[in-house]
Amino acid sequence: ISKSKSTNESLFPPPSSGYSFFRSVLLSMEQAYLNRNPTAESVLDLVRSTDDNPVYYDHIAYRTFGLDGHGIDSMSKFFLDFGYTQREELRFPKKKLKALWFSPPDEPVVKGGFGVFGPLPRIFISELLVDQMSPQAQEIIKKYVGLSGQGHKHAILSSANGHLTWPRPSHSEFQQLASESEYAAWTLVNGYIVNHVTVSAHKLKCRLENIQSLNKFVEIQGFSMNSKGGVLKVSPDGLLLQSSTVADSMPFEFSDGVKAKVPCSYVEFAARLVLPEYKNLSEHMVEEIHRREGFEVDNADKIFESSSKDQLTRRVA
Ligand code: OOG
Ligand code: NI
Repeated sequence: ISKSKSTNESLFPPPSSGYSFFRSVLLSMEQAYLNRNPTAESVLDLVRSTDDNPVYYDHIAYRTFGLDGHGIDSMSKFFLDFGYTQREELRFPKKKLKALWFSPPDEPVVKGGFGVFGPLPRIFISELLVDQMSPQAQEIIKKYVGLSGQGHKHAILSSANGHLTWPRPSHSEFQQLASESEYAAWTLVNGYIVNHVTVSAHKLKCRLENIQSLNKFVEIQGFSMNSKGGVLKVSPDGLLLQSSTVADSMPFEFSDGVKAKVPCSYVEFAARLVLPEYKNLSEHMVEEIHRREGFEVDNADKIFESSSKDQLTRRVA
């Protein structure tokens, strides 16, 4: 007994921080995302500083090219290794996309932890169905995926350090992809970087408690919200409410020397309402498991537009 005690004392890090390596990776990913997206950082700062609201993440999302080993799997492996469970698949035939989401392992909540140190977020990973694209688009995607070598085996590292695994494309290659799929063009210049973090809106308090007031508040502070199909996206059951900011657009230097702004990442808000079977629970008894789970294809379809040209160039009314 005394032997195991002394062994424990010499352990570093201490056993209680079982997920600290995992969380430190999330932290690096968050940092890479914030460094590249000043608007996202400002929006999160704004929410945090309003009525002292700790921000908890509902989910974190990534985009990939669905091409042997470079798609969803390249990112999901890491999360599965750290106890995540694969959940439902979502299909977006018009956008030629497929997505999977993953639920986090049960883990004792770190007291007082928020952001990546709060309750572990769900993970949402999508991929472009590359074989459904035109031969020209496929050629461009295959060229860069090929140039990345074994990069896809280190997708997590790429997301954490914010560096593409392939060389930067030419402006015309970017344009060619954008004319066919804005998702494809986005992925070519952003790679595995976090596409968005989602604030758990039902956990906010005071003035931001209601997601509609939150949206209004963010707009009044001068940030554009994705207006596709209306700012608030509501699932058919009325229990999953989502909204998002318009993505940042940042200067990018293409391989042919052209400098132009490209769409980057955004912030999402999601409110999961209490399921009908728990509607009589008193408010302080309600936990995440009593709320609407999962994602919704029609909401997601519109959230994808947060980085679209339409939204980025929309005149703010
Ligand atoms: C993902 C859009 C969908 C959600 O929560 O339904 C989404 C993306 O833009 O890559 O985030
Ligand atoms: Ni999302």
